[in-house]
Amino acid sequence: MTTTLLKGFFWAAFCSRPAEAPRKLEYVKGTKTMADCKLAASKLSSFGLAARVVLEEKGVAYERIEINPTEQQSDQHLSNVHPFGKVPALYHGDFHLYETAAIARYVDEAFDGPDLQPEDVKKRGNMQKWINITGQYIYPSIIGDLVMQRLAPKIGAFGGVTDEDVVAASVPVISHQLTLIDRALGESGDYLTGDFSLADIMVATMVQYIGLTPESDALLGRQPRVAAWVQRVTSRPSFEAAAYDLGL
Ligand SMILES: N[C@@H](CCC(=O)N[C@@H](CS)C(=O)NCC(=O)O)C(=O)O
Repeated sequence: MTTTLLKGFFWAAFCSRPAEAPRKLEYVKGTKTMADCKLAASKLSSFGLAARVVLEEKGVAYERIEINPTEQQSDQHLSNVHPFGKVPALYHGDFHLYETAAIARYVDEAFDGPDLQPEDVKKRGNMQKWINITGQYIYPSIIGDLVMQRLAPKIGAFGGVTDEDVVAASVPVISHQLTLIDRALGESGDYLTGDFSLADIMVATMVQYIGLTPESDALLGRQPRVAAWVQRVTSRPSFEAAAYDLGL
């Protein structure tokens, strides 16, 4: 049932956002200068979603720059957005920053709004650990090997063909990752490092995409505490405000 609810929420989050949601206006920490922020990403980008959630959590006004994934290797993209052909990238005034973890920490520290990183040095270490785990392990298996493969026919990835061997191999890997998340929640409570933090945004953003696949029951259906945490995190208003109608 949890998985059904999760799927229901996932669809709602991605399918019901008004085309032009009103943006909040906020001020840069200390200077009270109107934020001049732009976030470049493609609509499908999960890292882009995570970066927008951070901006929304902080109440920062920002403009979305839509990137066409087929142009991410163009000279213009490599020089002006991301030298490794990725998204997202942040522009704050004349400051340009790429890499989601760096963007998330910068936005948290540069702007007023609720703190998204723990004060306690050990909790902060744990938060950093989960952010690194997201980039190194969770994104490649959940998004790369499961979600992108499953959605391939709809989004045209991998020539539009799902490689069932890749999907099958991803399931035990992801299952192990969900077990680690479950263990962390067992120790820390409602969120990965105690209070809600950048770690929850980064990890839950990726984990929720499992809900788009038929493997959801076998993965999240067996991890009720993880499924409840995904629901808790992704039902925050910031996720709905940051989401696009993907029409998937
Ligand atoms: N290390 C980068 C990874 C970003 C990333 O992998 N973005 C994906 C979209 S979610 C992308 O641009 N993929 C295009 C590609 O790999 O060609 C970050 O943390 O921002």
